[in-house]
Order: sequence, then C-alpha cells, then structure tokens
Amino acid sequence: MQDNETTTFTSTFEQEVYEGLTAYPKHLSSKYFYDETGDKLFQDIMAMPEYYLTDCEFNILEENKNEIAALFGKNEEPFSLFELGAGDGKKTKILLRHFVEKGIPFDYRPIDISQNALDKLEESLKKEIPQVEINTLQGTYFDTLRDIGNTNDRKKIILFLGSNIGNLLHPQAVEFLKNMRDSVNEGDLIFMGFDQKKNPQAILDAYNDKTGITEAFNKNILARINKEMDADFDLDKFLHWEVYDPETGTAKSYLVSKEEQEVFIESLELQVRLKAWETIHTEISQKYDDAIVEWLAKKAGLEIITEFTDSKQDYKNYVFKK
Ligand code: AVI
Repeated sequence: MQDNETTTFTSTFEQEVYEGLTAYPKHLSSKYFYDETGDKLFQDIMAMPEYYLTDCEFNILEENKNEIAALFGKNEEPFSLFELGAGDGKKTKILLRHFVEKGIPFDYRPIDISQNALDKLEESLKKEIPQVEINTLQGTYFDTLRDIGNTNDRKKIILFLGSNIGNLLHPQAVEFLKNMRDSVNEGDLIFMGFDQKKNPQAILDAYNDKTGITEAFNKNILARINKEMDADFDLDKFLHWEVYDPETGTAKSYLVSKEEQEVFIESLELQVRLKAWETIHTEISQKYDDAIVEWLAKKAGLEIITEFTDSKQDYKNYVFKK
C-alpha cells in the first residue's frame, strides 16, 4: 500500500512494480516471473526443443565430467560444491553421480530462493544418489554469497549454471561477480554458464516459441500482479515481443499493449495508463563472447583458468579463480 507523499510499500515487489509502471518507458523485473506458476513455466521452457541452452549445458557437463572432476578434486582435497539457483539440479546430477563413482570427497550445498525446490531436490537425491552428503541453504544470492564467504571449513567450488547471469545488465553482472570473488579464497573455483552469441534467428526462436510457453512466462508477471496486488490486467491485451541485437548480444523481452487501456492496481491505489503499442520491458537475456566474459572477469578481479564448450560453441562454461 503506498501513500502519496511518503510512499511506503509492504514489499520490494510492490515498490518495484510502482516504480516500473510509473516510469517512462515502463519496465518490470524478470526476477518476479518466478512464483509457482512461473517456476513450472520455466521448467516447460527448459524442455522445449527451441530452448537449446539446457541441452547444450547438459552435453558439456556429460562430455567433460572427467576433466571437471580432475579440476575440482585436484590433489584429492575434499571440497564443498555450492550451487546458486540449484532448482531441480538435473544437470548437476551428472557431476554428482560421477564424483560419487570416482570416490571424490565432496559435499553438495545447493542454494535456492525456494524452500520447496530445495526439499524436492533433497528428496530426489536421497533416492537417486544417496551417497551424496547434502546440506541445503535457502535464501537470495546476495545473502547466501555472504554465508559462503563465512564458510571456510573446506575448499569451495561455486556453480552458477543455466546462463542465469544473462538476466543481469553488465554493471549488475560485475557487482555479482565481485560478490562471488569476495566469497571465495585462493584455490577455490567458480564454474559458470554463459550462453554465446550465435545465429540471431536461433536466439529469437528460443525466446519466442510457437507454442506460446515463453509468452505465458512473460505474461505471468502481470498475472502475479493481478493475484498479489489485486489488479485487473487483461493478459489478452498484451503481445509478447522479443528483440535481439546481434552487435551487443542483448535479447530483450517486452509486453506490448495492443490498445489504449487503463489498469487499476488496488494494493498500490495506482491507475496505470497505457497508450496503444506502449511497451513494458520485462527481461534481458544477454549473450556473450570471449571478449565480453574476459572484460567482465577483469572488472570483477577474476581470472579465467579454462573453459568447456560444445562443437558449435553455442554455449560455454568458464572456470574462474580469484
Ligand atoms: C533463467 N534465465 C537464464 C532464462 C533466460 O534464458 O534468460 C529465463 C528465460 N526467459 C525466457 N526464456 C527463458
């Protein structure tokens, strides 16, 4: 609930919706896509043939698991494997299974904002790979990176898969990498996925599938505002629109108002006016090349020690140290 002079809100979500929809041009943050429906839609996206990122990373881990095991488990020193935004851990299980088979000493510490996701992951691991010692950590990236920084009992490896970093603008990505750097010690490693620049059409197809799953995912932010802030967005009055700039490597998602309309958000006591074809920018999905990743690493005080990729170089996992 906001009051006009000294605007106060009951959550950061409310505050950011207010600020984003009273700004010009309008914007909303993609971090708010993820409620239960959004999580489910993202699972569906990852299973779509157009969304090549998942298969690429899956194959890179499968093809290189021996080399990755040698890198992480160097000198047979036990390590803790932290994973930011672990989700269902599907890709990580390739590594976990392999480490167990090779008798590599490690424990797994998945981190996620959703306790529900962590409970499910723990349950599935107990069934599928019961030898893995698992300690879950619930929280935001920011809080948990601080916790990781305070944990110094073992060598640390931090995984950040899925090109999740791509949802951050470059200055935010540098800040995030700096936080990562601050949470590790000499000898620790950071293993991250970065989707690469490629045929622009493949990128547009991945973010604008014909079945409309990505459209529903993008519009879920309006559905959430309807549910959680008592608003009356009519989802059919918006188009999902994707653009990709092959020069900068930035894919951008928009919701475009198909007509002039007014929406009321009860909890914010806010009337939102949209002109016909006015945009709400919702997400960036940055694509990278070596030069961009090297530049980000340098800015954050990290060094790239090696990288793994697929035959077409569509996707890369880089390994950083401090
Ligand atoms: C979570 N993140 C890395 C996904 C991406 O590719 O930007 C989210 C997504 N947006 C549309 N499709 C998938």
